[in-house]
Amino acid sequence: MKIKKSQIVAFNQGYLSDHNERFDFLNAQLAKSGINVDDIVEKLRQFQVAIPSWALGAGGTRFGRFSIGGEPASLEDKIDDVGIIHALTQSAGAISLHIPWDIPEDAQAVKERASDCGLVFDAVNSNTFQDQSDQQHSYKFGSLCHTDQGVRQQAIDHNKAVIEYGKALGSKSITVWLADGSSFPGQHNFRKAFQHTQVSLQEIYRAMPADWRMFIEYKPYEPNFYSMVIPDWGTSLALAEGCGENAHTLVDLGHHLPNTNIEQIVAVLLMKGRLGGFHFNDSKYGDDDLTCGSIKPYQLFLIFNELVYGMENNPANNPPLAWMIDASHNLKDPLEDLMQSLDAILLAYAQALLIDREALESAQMENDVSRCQEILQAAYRTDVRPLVTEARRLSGGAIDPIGCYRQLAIRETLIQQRGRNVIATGL
Ligand SMILES: [Mn+2]
Repeated sequence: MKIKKSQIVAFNQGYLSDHNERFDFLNAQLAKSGINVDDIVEKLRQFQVAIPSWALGAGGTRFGRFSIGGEPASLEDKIDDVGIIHALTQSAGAISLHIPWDIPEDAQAVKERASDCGLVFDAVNSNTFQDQSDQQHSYKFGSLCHTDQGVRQQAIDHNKAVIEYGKALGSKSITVWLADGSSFPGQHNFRKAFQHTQVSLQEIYRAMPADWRMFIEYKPYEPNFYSMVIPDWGTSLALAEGCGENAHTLVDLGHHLPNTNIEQIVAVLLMKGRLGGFHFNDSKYGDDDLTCGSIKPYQLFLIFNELVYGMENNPANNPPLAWMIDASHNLKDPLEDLMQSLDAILLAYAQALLIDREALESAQMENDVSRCQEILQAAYRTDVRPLVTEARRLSGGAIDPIGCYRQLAIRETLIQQRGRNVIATGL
């Protein structure tokens, strides 16, 4: 199903005068501080976040899974779902595919369907953390790091095949996340596991077209519980530097031990020109994959503070970042959840754009610690919702995306069309 522009325009009518009142008030307030609101709104309009093809169905935990009905059973349905999110928010203009869960059999048709929804293809994702029924070797004891050359080659060949699928769709990057690791002391020779992984990644890297980038994702634990071959950003950075200048580190917000200072990692990677992409989610304890901004909105803001600073001060020529939501939805309608995440991301970005950089720098130079905090929190405590709403409205999105989604009874229609018990392919 597709949402018509006229439906969104009609919905917005009822909310327009309220929105204008709020926006005009904030605009006047910010103008007094010399802030150019038009610039900020334009930056928000440009900011596009990819939706992964695996986030559109109900996620499960290892204890159970509860269907939500009307889930997308095919790649075509998944594209349509991202199209719905993009129509309502105008900030989800890309889709990230997972191979082999979403193999595009007819690349041209898939590309056209996406383009029809205003979508492009972001990074393609390989999968060597599960065994497929037709594969020769098992990944039970690892893939790119494996002790057996035959297993490593199979995993390398899979990544090369993923690049080919991506090329056919117009993707320009591949994300490699490895479940490789060990669950018991003594199981791995750490040095050999790293070296095998490095050599394997180098071979994949050489198979990429010159204008492609490789994103190397890290994770401290899970599914392995004693060691992961790429547990942290330092290891990822070392591997990226060992591949070449088009290899970068990918930060997934949930892939850190509790209380890690993620914003500091972001700052250093940007300084090095090695930050490739971002997987947004939120967490309380581990890799909880919750809605962005639902648990730690201040952390999200502090991360965007570094992202904005890093993007504006970029001597190492860090390339434009690939933004993606990597979350899982066990209780909420995934489309509503994704729209909440998009909103949280844009709010944090808008707040970070409000920071008085000059004042902050002089407060830092004077070691005026109280003033530094005041400057950051003045931006954080500004209610920037009218800015995000205005950006969405100007682009043709809904003033209240979830309100519009519910008023148009999208989920009910999807259930009617696709059935109540259909299960999205993926995890
Ligand atoms: Mn991720």
